[in-house]
Amino acid sequence: MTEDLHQLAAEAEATLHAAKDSAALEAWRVRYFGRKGVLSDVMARLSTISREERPAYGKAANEFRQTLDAAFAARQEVLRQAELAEALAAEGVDVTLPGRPVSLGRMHPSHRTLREIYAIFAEMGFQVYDAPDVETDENNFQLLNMPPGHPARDMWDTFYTTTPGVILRTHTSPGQIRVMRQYCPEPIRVILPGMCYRYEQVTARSEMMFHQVEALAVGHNITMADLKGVVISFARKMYGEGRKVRFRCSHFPFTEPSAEVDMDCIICGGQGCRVCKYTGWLEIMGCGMVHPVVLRNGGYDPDVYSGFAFGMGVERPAMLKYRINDIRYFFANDARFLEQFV
Ligand code: FA5
Repeated sequence: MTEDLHQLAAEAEATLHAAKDSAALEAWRVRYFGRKGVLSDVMARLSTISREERPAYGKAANEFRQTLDAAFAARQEVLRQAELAEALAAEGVDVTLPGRPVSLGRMHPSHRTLREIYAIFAEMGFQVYDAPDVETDENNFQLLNMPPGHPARDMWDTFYTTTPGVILRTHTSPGQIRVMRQYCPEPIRVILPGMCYRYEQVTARSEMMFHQVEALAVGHNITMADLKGVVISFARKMYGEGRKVRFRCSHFPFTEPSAEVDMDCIICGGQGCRVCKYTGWLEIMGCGMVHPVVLRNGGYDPDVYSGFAFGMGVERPAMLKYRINDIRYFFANDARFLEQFV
């Protein structure tokens, strides 16, 4: 390197050393490496000097450039490390701070109610049987004594899948066929819990999807007295000894005789409110003796066997129990509602 270039390099290194942050480093870079910077001047001088001096000057100019490059890279690394250390010190994790509380999930009120129902029926010797939500039209209607075109189907319009004859079940009753076909000719005492789906107007007491629990008992000499005994005993265990229960004649194609069961409305104490449609009573289930056609479809000879069945909602009893005045809260996914059930 020529004397001048030595001196220029020394100056450059001194100013580089004085650069204390990335802004100053950038200013230095522009000053030395920029288009009109010092290095560019040094290189431009090559064309102005004599042919004899050129090789020595060219070599010196290259060394000058290498010196600057190396010095810049080293300074850049020093500043990067310093800035990183500073940022880490400023943003350091304080390990002594208390952790963030983990929010715990809670049992959904429908499931709490289901568990209470399971426990009561378990005491009476009923096992839980799982049947699918997506059912065949055959199980949901036909084998339950509702052939295509039967007017009772109008009460249970539903959602259809793209597979012909496959629907979302409107009630848990199709599970009766599955249990009977699986266990025939054994006696049966099961409950069948699960979701049901109906294409209907959503109101304070009716949802498009809701839970039901079906009960089915099949055996010898089972009578309506057994049905009433089980239903009343269930209602008293679930809602307290003083509960009023009434059986109202009704019709279901898959039971004969059939009845509907009402309980006095706990929300209004029987005075009449929006939930009980101002009657003082809330319908909690449909029931009856298993129809001979259904017994036969399940594989049981109706001359030898008899049975009872009932199907109840789950959200409506939960509304009674927890004094919830609108069924829509159950599936609205509002945490403020769900958090109340600890
Ligand atoms: C049935 O679904 C019959 N399968 C019940 C049955 C089973 C009768 C076995 C005889 C033998 P129903 O449509 O009434 O019946 O419904 C039974 C219960 O489900 C009602 O009492 C109610 O508690 C509940 N439920 C019915 N529709 C809705 C709805 N849209 N929203 C919430 N709960 C409902």
